Amino acid sequence: MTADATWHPTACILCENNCGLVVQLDGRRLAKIRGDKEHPGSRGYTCNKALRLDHYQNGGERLTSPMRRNPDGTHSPVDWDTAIREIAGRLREVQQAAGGESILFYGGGGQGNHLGGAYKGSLMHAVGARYQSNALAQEKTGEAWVDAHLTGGHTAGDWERAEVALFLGKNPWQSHGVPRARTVLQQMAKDPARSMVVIDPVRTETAELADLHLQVRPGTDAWCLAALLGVVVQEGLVDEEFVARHTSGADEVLPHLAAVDVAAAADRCGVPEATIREAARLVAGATSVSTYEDLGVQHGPHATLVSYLHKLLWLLTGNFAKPGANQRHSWVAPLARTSVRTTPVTGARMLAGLVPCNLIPDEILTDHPRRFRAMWVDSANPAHSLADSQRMHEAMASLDLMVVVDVAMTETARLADYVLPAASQFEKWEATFFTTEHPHNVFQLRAPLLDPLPGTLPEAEIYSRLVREFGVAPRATERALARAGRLGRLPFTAAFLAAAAVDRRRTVGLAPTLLYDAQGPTLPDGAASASVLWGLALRVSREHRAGMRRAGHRSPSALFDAMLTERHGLVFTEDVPGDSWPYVPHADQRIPLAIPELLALLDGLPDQPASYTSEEFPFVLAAGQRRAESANTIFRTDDWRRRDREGALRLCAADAERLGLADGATARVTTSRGSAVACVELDDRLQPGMAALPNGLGLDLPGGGGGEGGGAGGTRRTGVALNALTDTAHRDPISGAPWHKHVPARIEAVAEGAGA
Ligand SMILES: Nc1nc2c(c(=O)[nH]1)N[C@H]1C(S)=C(S)[C@@H](COP(=O)(O)OP(=O)(O)OC[C@H]3O[C@@H](n4cnc5c(=O)[nH]c(N)nc54)[C@H](O)[C@@H]3O)O[C@H]1N2
Ligand SMILES: Nc1nc2c(c(=O)[nH]1)N[C@H]1C(S)=C(S)[C@@H](COP(=O)(O)OP(=O)(O)OC[C@H]3O[C@@H](n4cnc5c(=O)[nH]c(N)nc54)[C@H](O)[C@@H]3O)O[C@H]1N2
Ligand code: SF4
Ligand SMILES: [Mo]
Repeated sequence: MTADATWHPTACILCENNCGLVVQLDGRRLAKIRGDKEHPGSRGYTCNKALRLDHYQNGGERLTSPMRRNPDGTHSPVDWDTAIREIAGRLREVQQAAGGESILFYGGGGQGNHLGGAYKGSLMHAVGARYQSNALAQEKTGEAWVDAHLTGGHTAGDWERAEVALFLGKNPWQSHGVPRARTVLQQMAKDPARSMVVIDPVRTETAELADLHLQVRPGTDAWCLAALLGVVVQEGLVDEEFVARHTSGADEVLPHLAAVDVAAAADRCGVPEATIREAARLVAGATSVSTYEDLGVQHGPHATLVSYLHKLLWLLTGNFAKPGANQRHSWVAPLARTSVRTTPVTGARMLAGLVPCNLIPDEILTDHPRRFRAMWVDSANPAHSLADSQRMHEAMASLDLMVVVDVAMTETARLADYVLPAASQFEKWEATFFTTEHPHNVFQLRAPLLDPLPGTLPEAEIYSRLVREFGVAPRATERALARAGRLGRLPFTAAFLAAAAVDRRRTVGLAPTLLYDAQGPTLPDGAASASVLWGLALRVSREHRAGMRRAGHRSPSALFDAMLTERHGLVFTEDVPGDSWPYVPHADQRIPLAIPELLALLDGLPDQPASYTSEEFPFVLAAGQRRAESANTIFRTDDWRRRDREGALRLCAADAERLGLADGATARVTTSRGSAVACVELDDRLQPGMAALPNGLGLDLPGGGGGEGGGAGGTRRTGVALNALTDTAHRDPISGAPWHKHVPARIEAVAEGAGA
């Protein structure tokens, strides 16, 4: 094949920023990749990883046929019709035996593929499922719950205008999250009028650029935040006017903060009291502050309490809904809901409506009548990414049915009864709903660069076929919608509303596949899977009308057209700080500051342990550091990494010397749940007593004889599979989030020739 000189617009699928890219193709190869200067969010920016994306498309072994599990655990190909028919039959069996609510739906979109996940909703409705979960339920649900209590939902920083930026357990230099992170961080560092505060036990690349680095002891952020708030209240730095005008319940909260012993709390977190006072004064004195909390605290002890204290810090200093501060924002489709129910077996709270990941095995491995009997997994790898893989494997093996939709035979797929091969993210219409930017919120519908690999299908088609096989959509409605769809968008919408008036539950429940089947064929360039965007454009015009109009879209129809045609991405809403207020769902748009359950935890802090290490496990292992060469488990090959191929175990020179470990030596890491070997890298950014392993390694890839810890037959493993080391019992009492950043561990030298 000859190379094609055209630069095709698309996006990076490796982190939530989804930087715009342009790609030159050579046959099916992504031959040249560049940042897309026309993308309104990333404006040409990328990090090192985007340029390796051909390794996603062509580097790993792809699935090219549905696979069915044999009694001996191996898989054999079956044709699509057979797979769809049998899966629908098996789902119906589970539904008849134990109810549709015994089917747990997991995943539905990683860092780049959310469009297909939207269609999963129709299958959930068809089978009568009530429970779902995804990776957010092992990181962000505690924060989402606190947000729901306070400002009503997710907030985002205004990074380009913030006078002070505060990063709490967040290293945007490596992990991004802040759009164009490295450029924005460097601009902030250079500007004498702006400052950066970083709270992190490690002297990260971000911390090195910061004006103040609060180098806490691992896991002690609750004391650090309590001390910061203590200073704000005790030194009279509260923004009284903001608090009086925009909040309620300050009377209830302030006494708890007035009572904090700042010196004692500073001592517990290991940060000099003077530095804490300086940081508190900097935040309180700034004209604007934007903040970002991430895994450093969300994967640690007291995670939900820390989220609350973090948010009180910017609320009490009036840093909401003004330029440069935190804002509520628009969404194309909201990623977190505010509902809370409890899980069927353990009765755990489901913050944001999701089953806490750490509890999934307990909800399966029991004879409780309401246990989960089946699991549906789409674009996720929970057998690898959730705590305690061994127990997760056991739970998955005990299910009556497991189906996985993925592009590759993953660790999770190997345990499934059926595996359905999806077209890759460059072979279909795709998009993400990480639309969290302020003031210009960006959305991009990506056109396929390539035809689907033979044997694969886009998720929208997979779900449509399954729902059809299930036979739940009323035929007459389908026919009426298809007729109306051919007449245009407005007749289609009228027909849809008419159907909903007759049978609201079913029409709304099946809306994604009804849209796909009836309206999809009428969309230009074969973009049938984009049909769900029509519903979302209507949603944007209802929920975010002012911002949508400011961005130049006069109607939902105009917005939908822009989504379909502007292949480099578009600003779908342009927000102004005042837009934050109408989102606040409480009486008089006042933010209720008190969360009594968390205030009680704050009061109890002085009596809580600040360390969970022991003589047996003296190190705190951060199991999942984001590095230049890590990217969840989206690349199913090792070859994309230029450096740090093995995913080194980092620790400081003093600790290494004490353990007799030189740079490059092999060490064994042991925890309450398992043990693994890794190559040592000395790194004095880490404080003594800490060690770090990178996220995303330890996949069982085809070829080779199986590494330590045993990949399945005929596989090889590079680096540590982190969740062979983690324990589901170490979790946040409120959200159930795992302590992946705080795994008590023992590290020992491995004698040459032994072990590895
Ligand atoms: N390169 C790369 N980028 C990624 C990803 C990736 O795999 N690789 N994954 C993406 C995903 S899914 C996510 S969720 C984000 C996560 O992005 P981040 O949360 O920024 O990433 P981490 O490196 O896991 O953790 C952030 C920081 O927490 C610090 N930390 C550890 N323990 C503590 C503690 O006790 N207190 C405090 N305050 N900090 C602590 C670590 O030193 C680290 O610097 O990254 C995204 N971006
Ligand atoms: N110990 C430890 N564990 C962690 C973390 C940690 O720091 N430490 N980090 C956690 C975090 S923050 C996260 S977000 C999770 C991430 O873990 P998961 O949510 O499990 O997701 P990914 O690793 O992103 O895997 C994405 C899957 O999607 C598949 N895929 C790629 N393209 C497509 C497609 O087009 N269609 C379909 N159907 N599938 C596709 C990939 O092959 C892969 O199997 O891991 C968590 N696990
Ligand atoms: S910051 Fe890097 S990994 Fe994230 S989307 Fe952009 S290029 Fe991809
Ligand atoms: Mo994540």
